[in-house]
Amino acid sequence: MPKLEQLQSTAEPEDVFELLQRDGAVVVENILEPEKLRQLNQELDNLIATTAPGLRHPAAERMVDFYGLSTVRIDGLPGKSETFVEVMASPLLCAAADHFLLPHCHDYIFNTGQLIQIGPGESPQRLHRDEDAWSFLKAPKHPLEVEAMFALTDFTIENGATQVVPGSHLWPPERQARPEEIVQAVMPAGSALMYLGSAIHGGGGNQTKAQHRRGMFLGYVVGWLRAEENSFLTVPIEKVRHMPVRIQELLGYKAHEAIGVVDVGSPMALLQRQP
Ligand SMILES: O=C(O)CCC(=O)C(=O)O
Ligand SMILES: [Fe+2]
Repeated sequence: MPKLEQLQSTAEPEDVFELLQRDGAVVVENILEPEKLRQLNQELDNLIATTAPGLRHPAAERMVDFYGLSTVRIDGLPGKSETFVEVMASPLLCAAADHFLLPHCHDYIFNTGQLIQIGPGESPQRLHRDEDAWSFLKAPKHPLEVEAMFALTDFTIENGATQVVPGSHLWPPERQARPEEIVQAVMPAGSALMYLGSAIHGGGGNQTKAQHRRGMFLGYVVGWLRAEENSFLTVPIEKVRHMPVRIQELLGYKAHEAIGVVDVGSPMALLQRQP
């Protein structure tokens, strides 16, 4: 039976790196102080109360199932939650990003952060590697992405604790996980599942009648995974609104499936909406 190791947040960073290198994932308990956990939940409560489950502007039809029909997802968190910004500087997460990514880039950048609240009755998410978002980059490749899924409620087998396949970051891309190779990141609120973007994982199914599994993940990618010009800042969006659709697409407003999304969906929706 594969096992997901659990450490305390007081562990030596080197021990975390070693387990990430060996298993591709590790649970770190007590990474969020109780007060930070309370603040985060409080800040997110208001956002969640006004957000329906499912995708609003899917960038591709196949993302609809993948992201879940009974799951609330919210991005843009650095602009919505002050505590999220503090969590971005989480020493262990940044140390792991330094360790795994800095050998391959001048610096890394924020990839995405999402509140993922899995509602009762949600089915298990398709297992995947987050780095498959860049599947056009062919193996063998070095690490691109280091991530952490923070448990903001207890994660249990029943309510949808993240499924993980320890050791799968070392597998060839075509190898699929057998059921007995999958474990779930059962952990108390305030813990985080740290993982490499090459590790196979997915949200768990929520078999409860009334529990919402609230998680929040964020990750860092090598800083060169983007275009040379930052057109979102060099070209005002009011001008882009009046440009031909193809030019809007070329300026980056067309998501490449999961890449370049806004509200976990197509940024084109933003151009149609008046400010
Ligand atoms: O919700 C989870 O536990 C995992 C979600 C996930 O892996 C994803 O959306 O990429
Ligand atoms: Fe994922």
